[in-house]
Amino acid sequence: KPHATLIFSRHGESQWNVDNRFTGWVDVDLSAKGLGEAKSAGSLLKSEGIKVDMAFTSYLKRAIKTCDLALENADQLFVPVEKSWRLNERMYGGLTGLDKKETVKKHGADQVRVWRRSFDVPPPPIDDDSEFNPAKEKKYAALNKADIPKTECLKDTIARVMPFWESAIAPELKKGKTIFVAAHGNSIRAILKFLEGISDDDITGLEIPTGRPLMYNLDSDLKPIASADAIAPLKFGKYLGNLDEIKAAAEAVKNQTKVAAPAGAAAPDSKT
Ligand code: DG2
Repeated sequence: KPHATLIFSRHGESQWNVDNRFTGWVDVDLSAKGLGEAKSAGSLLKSEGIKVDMAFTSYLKRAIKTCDLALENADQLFVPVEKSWRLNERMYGGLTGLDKKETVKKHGADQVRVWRRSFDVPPPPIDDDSEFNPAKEKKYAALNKADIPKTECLKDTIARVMPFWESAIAPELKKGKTIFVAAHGNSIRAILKFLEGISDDDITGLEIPTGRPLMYNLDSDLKPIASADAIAPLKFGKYLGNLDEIKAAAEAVKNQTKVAAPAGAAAPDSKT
């Protein structure tokens, strides 16, 4: 029997996931499909018989609503929820608000791949006077100015997510609890890199589909117990639900920056 259980879910599809815009810290809402995905995540928790003791989410409504809708559909709306800005999405800097495919057309697939998935190369910083600069938002007023990012690569996201893992999430898991974390593609990738021991190179290939619960059974040292169903590069996490659908959804995330080659051009790079 595992000591503790941890279930992640990326929020359901957001309006800017539909519009294919880099989002980061912009507080966009769920799409109609995203609301459904969040509810389905909760139904899966229920049908798997998972009893959540505590949940964590970010300061962004797409994750907060996903957390609530999932718990509601699991018939567990009573569980305590702690919110932290440290679980926010990776801050997308100067790319925030831009169309993902237009950005590829302007800067090239290689550059955008580096900005989007490299471990340690951040996009250019956001302009101080950008309408999307979170430093202007009331909800972050209590933070140290230096903690509000102007841009982040995954390495930077890890540096601000992991103190919250250490101080808030891990202690509850140590007590043997079942924890639900509703967060974002890249804040979840940050924790999974640590939990699964994924290398700096391999993490570039990890895509997280929206609204799909990903479950970890942990031993008392919080080491994950391997799952036969894990989808590479994961070795330990088990997605709840239909695995073929989940693989297709992860591939679709990757393809958000796939631009058709102009007629007569060489075949597109398969990694794009
Ligand atoms: C997406 C992830 O974040 O984008 O910030 O655009 O999970 O909050 O929808 P989320 C964003 P990619 O890194 O997959 O392009």
